[in-house]
Amino acid sequence: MDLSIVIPVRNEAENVAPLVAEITEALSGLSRYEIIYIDDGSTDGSAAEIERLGLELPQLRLMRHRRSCGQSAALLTGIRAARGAWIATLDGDGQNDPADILRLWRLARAAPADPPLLVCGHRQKRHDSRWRRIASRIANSVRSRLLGDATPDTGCGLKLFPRRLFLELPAFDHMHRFLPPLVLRAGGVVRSEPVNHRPRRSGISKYGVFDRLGVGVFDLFGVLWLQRRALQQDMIGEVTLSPAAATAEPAPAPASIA
Ligand SMILES: Nc1nc2c(ncn2[C@@H]2O[C@H](COP(=O)(O)OP(=O)(O)O)[C@@H](O)[C@H]2O)c(=O)[nH]1
Ligand SMILES: [Mg+2]
Repeated sequence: MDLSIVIPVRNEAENVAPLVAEITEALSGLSRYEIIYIDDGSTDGSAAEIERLGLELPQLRLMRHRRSCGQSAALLTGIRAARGAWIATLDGDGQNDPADILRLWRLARAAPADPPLLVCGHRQKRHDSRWRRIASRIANSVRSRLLGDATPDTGCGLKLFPRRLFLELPAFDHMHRFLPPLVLRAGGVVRSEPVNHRPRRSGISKYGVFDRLGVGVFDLFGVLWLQRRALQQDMIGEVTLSPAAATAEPAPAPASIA
């Protein structure tokens, strides 16, 4: 499997079918990809809608949380379950444009595998309320200055990265807003690419400006702490001590990142 599209949703029933149609259209030239929805304790018909579409679409998968556990938890559930070496994340409300996925994926594959690359969508002409755009601009400027991640738009739901890279990052609630500094901390590189942005297709936003701001400040200090306390392993490598050891089988990789 090459590419897994991971979409966390809470109460987005009416947005599922149009978005799935757009993704299958945008990726029609690919044979090996999957779409994984994570239904995070929705109380509307989101899960039923995904199940219905799945009857006709073998590449569609559904993971479910019993109750709402948050967007980061949902992403982790989806990425753990993913079979693709590459992950593209999308918001479930249709604000990201699936037509951008292949361009980001091509860019990512053209880059060297090491250090690993996170490609972040940078929303052009945002279709959000004026108040939301202002709050977002202030938050992005404070965050990128304090954390030095040089990312103009960390809140864009469209991101593309190797699965392995994500699974090596520290996991915590709301971590999805801090992927650039977490990737830099893990020795990766980050690149922002302009992407299309559209109005929410249906339903309402799940986040208010103030709840995001409050928890954001708290998390900012958490990520600052993680940066300061990053482990440095300035390794020379294993030193061969006996001829027998040199021909022994290498130890298997840990199952969690295999
Ligand atoms: N799993 C999960 N996804 C959520 C939650 N809240 C929002 N989302 C999803 O995250 C995406 C962005 O949320 P949205 O409400 O559109 O935020 P906005 O675009 O910043 O206004 C959408 O796909 C939502 O369905 C949540 O509590 N859990
Ligand atoms: Mg949205």
